[in-house]
Amino acid sequence: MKLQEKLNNIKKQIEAAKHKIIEFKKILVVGHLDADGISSAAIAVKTFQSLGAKVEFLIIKQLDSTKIKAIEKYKCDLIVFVDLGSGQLDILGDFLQNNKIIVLDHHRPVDIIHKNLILHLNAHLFGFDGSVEISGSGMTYLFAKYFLEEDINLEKQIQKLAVIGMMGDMQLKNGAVGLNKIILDWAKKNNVVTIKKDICYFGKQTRPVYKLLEYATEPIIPTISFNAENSKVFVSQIISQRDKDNFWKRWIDLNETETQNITTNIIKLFLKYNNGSSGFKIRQLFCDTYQFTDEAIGTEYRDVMEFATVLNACGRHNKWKQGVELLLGTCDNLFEISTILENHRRSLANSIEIIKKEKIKKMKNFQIFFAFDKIKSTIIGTVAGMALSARILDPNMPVIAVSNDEDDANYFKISSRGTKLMVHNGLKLNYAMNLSKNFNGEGGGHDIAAGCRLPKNEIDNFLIAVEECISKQLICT
Ligand SMILES: [Mn+2]
Repeated sequence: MKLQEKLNNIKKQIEAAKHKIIEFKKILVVGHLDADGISSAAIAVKTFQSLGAKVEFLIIKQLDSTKIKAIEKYKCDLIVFVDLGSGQLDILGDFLQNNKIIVLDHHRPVDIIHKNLILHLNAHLFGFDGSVEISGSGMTYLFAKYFLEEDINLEKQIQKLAVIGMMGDMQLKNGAVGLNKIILDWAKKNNVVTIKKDICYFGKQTRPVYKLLEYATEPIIPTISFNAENSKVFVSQIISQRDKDNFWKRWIDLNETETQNITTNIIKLFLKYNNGSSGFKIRQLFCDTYQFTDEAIGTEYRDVMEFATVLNACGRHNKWKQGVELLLGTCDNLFEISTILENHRRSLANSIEIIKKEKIKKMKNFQIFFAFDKIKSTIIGTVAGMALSARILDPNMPVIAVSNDEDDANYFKISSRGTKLMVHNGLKLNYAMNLSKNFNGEGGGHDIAAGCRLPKNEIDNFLIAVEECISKQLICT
């Protein structure tokens, strides 16, 4: 089926459900705790508010029976699940008998019908790959677009949120495809976003250049990444690092000659420390970067990747309410938001230092470290991924990182990360983490990044099962 046809099917389904939805006046939006989930929630809140409904919102880490009981306490007649729900329809089935439900999601759905489900808009049900072609925010955006009367101002606002969501869900890593591409084209046409080929590193708007390079991963810069001193020296040999007011220059403060000189010198390092991959690294160094035209230059809101990170930071540090309000334009304390981001960066950097000192145990097919309460379970996956791409961990095997579950002393929270190359060779970490189900745990995720919750006393048995699972995956290829 052609893309346009599939998109039409989405539109038709929304239009068919419209009369059932429009009557609700007390609505609860429930979103997933990440940048995509927070953006999805903001789109849904805006949508129903624009119709005059009373809307509350709640952001959760996962939809389990305890959370559903909390949801039942809200006295709402319609519950809108965004960026989650499709995979939990079986759990939902036992609850929420008094509420009508809408699910707008892009995670793989389970094949169960809930009798109160009046609209289930899932990317996969329309023939789209929800891991690369559209995010939760994208699905919520399409819902809003085809549900509401045309309103160009609102349209532009929610297009912006859809773009943050696809970035936050890491769907733009290899360029936009599928519905993401279509939404981006619309957003470009409306001058919501501009796209520019640039160095791909994080923090071009806000970080001093040497910081940008110090935290460079994907591709890492030999001798520079995660070495503050070397990075400072490297940059100072190429440009003057401070502006006339003695402020550190950021990437956006450099002129074209300066950026070219720096990238040329980075490429020289790739070639000097060539292990056969410098061609790949040089290609990886540049990518499409996205900027919001209505945000001030030099702020964390101008660059879409930085904006998405702000929301991630809000989610991971229990400030999801502020995250949604930021997107709704009702946040009255932007200073607090930048503090959240600063804390997030600091805790990532500290955690990297912890990993550097940590004993990493090598198994046959993966490496593992136990952080217990030294690294928060909400950031350990991110940190493990950074350490893997920065080669602080062995880049040739996946990493499994174990931390305590802050909510339950009998449980571990386990995160696993691989690389694109490992996935290319057959690695599917979601399958491995799903094995936790056999040990009274619960898990899921993507092939390259997945996680689970597991009773502490099952850890040895679980790891044996994981070892076997991964060894089979890698043999199959
Ligand atoms: Mn998502």
